[in-house]
Amino acid sequence: QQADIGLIGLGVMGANLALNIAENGYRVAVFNRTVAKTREFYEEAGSLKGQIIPCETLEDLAKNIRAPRPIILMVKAGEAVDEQVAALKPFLAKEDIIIDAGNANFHDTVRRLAELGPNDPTFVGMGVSGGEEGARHGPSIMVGGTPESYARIEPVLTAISAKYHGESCSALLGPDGAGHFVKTIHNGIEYADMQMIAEVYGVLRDGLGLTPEAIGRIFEKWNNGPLNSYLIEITAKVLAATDKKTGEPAVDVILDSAGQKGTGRWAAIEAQMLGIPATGIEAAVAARSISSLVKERSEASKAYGDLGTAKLLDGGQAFIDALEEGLLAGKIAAYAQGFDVMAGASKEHGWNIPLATTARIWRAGCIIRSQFLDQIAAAFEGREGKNLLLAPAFVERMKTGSQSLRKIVAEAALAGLPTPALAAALGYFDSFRQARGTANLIQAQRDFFGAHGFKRIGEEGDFHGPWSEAN
Ligand code: NBP
Repeated sequence: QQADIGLIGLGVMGANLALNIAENGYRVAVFNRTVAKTREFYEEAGSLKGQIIPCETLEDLAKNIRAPRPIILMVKAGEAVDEQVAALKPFLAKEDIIIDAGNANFHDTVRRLAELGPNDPTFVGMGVSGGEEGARHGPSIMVGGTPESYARIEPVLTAISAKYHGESCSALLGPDGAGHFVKTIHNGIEYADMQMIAEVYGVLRDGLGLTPEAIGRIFEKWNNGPLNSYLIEITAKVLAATDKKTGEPAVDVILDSAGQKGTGRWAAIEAQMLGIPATGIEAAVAARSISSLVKERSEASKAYGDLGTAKLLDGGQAFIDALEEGLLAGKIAAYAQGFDVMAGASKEHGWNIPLATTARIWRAGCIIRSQFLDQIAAAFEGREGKNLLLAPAFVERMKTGSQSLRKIVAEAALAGLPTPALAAALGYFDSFRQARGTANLIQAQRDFFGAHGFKRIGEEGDFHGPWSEAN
């Protein structure tokens, strides 16, 4: 019996996705560049072996899938995808669909689609989030493609996706690059969320002098409140863990230099290209870059000392509560930015990304999953494309939440503790709610040195200032 679907790339994500597909009753034909991995995967598939067809050549793979064939590519993003598509094409027909499920840059997805000839198979760009666990037991799936191709792969995607109260976390979000773009912004928001959590951890550690264990208990408690989310949950678990080698708290033996594979950076770049402020995401990307300057930071800490700022903050319950509420307010601002970037890209590329649906498919399966996203989905219902900070439910939350955010950013600043993403979120919020900003001065400066002109309040046309006279 032929397979229902094919999958190429049995790395961490691909192997788990293939098992997920098999477990959901679909027959899956698999191929991996390194053949030994295919054999090993099949041998270890246990009771799911009957649903899996291991293939050692691409020709064999194509033969073993029922036409028209859907084939998922789960290989390293970049050139590997181009290589695989080129190698696969001779064995496929026009009706087949290649689904790139890796973390592709959406520009590559758009290019790959443009490069397809009239007799080539269809190409679908699909973002998958949830790491290894998600791939195995239900990821969040963000698809970019035509409604026709989505309709053909929808049953299997619905089956393997995460479920939020029974609702599938897979959706078609627009044509061509839309799915990979949304995945990129998902990762950007993930960066911001993680960075803000790390900043609050820093305040609790260095401002309040708490142990990892004590901080872990605070996060555990927060996970039962409005911050409830996968990231807060794992933060509590991480902080409670002990290093086997030394018996020290595990976080204390880890070098404070964060890695990045690029998707968070792409989110910041795309926001900049679109001219949409995403300062929480940008600050988080920059914070990872600063974290990698281990040697320089050590030198600078010696050169500057503590500048007399180091002090223990008042660690009473009121401050801990402000940290909880302030973190949530920071998150709201960062998510508002991320969704705004998607709305902007959607307009720019004519994608029509449904923001409420996007929030809905992030409620389970993905790394930023949370109840909070259910509230975001509700906020976008019927008011697609408007900034989240203008949604009535969020206006109410930010009225009090921003005050806590202000308090913790201010206290941290006075104690010399860095909170770049939280501070960026606060700066964005305060700028966003300021009806009369300060760009009038920027316009005057631009006109002064470059004769760029400016608009007068309430008048049509372009004007120049009396600068030469002022000189
Ligand atoms: P792994 O590193 O575990 O596996 C990479 C796979 O790509 C292997 O099957 C490898 O084959 C294959 N591959 C490479 Br590398 N170069 C190839 C080439 N030139 N031609 C054909 N196959 C090639 O990666 P992973 O973590 O499973 O990630 C796969 C994709 O999923 C990436 O785009 C990643 O960004 C994305 N993603 C990862 C996560 C996560 O949490 N890990 C989450 C969401 C998305 P080989 O065995 O022959 O080397």
